[in-house]
Amino acid sequence: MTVMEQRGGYRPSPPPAWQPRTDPAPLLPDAEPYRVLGTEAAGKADPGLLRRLYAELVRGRRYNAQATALTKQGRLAVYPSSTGQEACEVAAALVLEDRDWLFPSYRDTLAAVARGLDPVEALTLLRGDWHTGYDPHEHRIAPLCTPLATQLPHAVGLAHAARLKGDDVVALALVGDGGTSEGDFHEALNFAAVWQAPVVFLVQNNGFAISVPLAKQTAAPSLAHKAVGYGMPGRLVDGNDAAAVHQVLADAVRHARAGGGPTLVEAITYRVEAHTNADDATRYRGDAEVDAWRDHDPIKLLEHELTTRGLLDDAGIQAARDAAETMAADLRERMNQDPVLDPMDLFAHVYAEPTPQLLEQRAQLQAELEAEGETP
Ligand SMILES: Cc1ncc(C[n+]2csc(CCOP(=O)(O)OP(=O)(O)O)c2C)c(N)n1
Repeated sequence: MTVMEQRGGYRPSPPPAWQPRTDPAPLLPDAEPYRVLGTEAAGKADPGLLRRLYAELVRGRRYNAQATALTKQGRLAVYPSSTGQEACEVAAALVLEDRDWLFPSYRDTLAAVARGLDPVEALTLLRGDWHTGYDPHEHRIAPLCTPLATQLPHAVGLAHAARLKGDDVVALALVGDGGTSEGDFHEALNFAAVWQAPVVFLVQNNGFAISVPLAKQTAAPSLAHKAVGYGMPGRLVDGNDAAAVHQVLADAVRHARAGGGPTLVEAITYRVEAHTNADDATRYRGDAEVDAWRDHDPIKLLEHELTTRGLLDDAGIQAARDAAETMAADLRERMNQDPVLDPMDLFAHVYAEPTPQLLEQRAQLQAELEAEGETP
């Protein structure tokens, strides 16, 4: 029989039935970022929560200004300011229960402080004094992470482990728009969705990764759209509307706690100041763009809503400012004291079992210090 004859009886058949694993429609973000302030939804928001958000925003703005001033005085090595992004920082902290975990990046000192961390301890790493500077387990705040997006798989691992143990814990991880181009972002979101881990990812899209604008970072319709590819909901929110960010995150945390799995939230905000005190932002963006964002300012937006609705008066505004000044004065005073540090601490708590290279470096530093007559 010829080959043609052997094939003679074959009739192409349709593939076995295929259907999408999940309906993508409910996962898609809305076309517009969600807003509360200035809309009807503001009338339904809890006045106590709005006032608390306001007080924390004012304190946070002052913290950013004071920390930046400390870099100029040589008291702080580096400070990535979150001025303009306070609504995201504060909402992320306030939305969590004590038993939950926060996974911050280097820009999120404020979220850690709003969660209750001592303002000075929060700056230990950025001062170059010690590893982390606080006990992550005590505060349920992972170390401020400098390698981009590496905090995301950590958050997923913790959340997944908690779920396996039956602990009622949600992890909230913060990341920048630039961080979404990292492999760790992809791996974390994929694992989180496959495992249905109780984790919330908050992307603070502040327009830039140092000098790289979002348009050069991604061709996606929005960063929230990326969620659909992993099989989790993507949500878009006005990142300068503290009430909206809080509400969207609260929904996502509730969903995760109830076993509904992860959510990716993209908050549209803007980094009003330079990347850090070591960056000159005028080299890659104009004043007009910055000024437009200064008008859509998280504190101004919330203050306007509260005063218009009679929920805040001049005395209330002054009280928030006074509390912020008291915090700043304390921060200044304590940061102006010289800490007593042991250089040998560099090698402590790096690995459970130090590597031979680390032991060699340790011995070398010890010898150098002894030669200079410095007793650690
Ligand atoms: C893995 C890794 N690559 C590069 C860097 C250097 N780096 C530090 S900050 C930064 C930009 C990050 O931008 P984005 O994620 O948007 O966060 P933002 O600083 O705007 O908060 C880069 C590339 C790093 N820290 N880690």
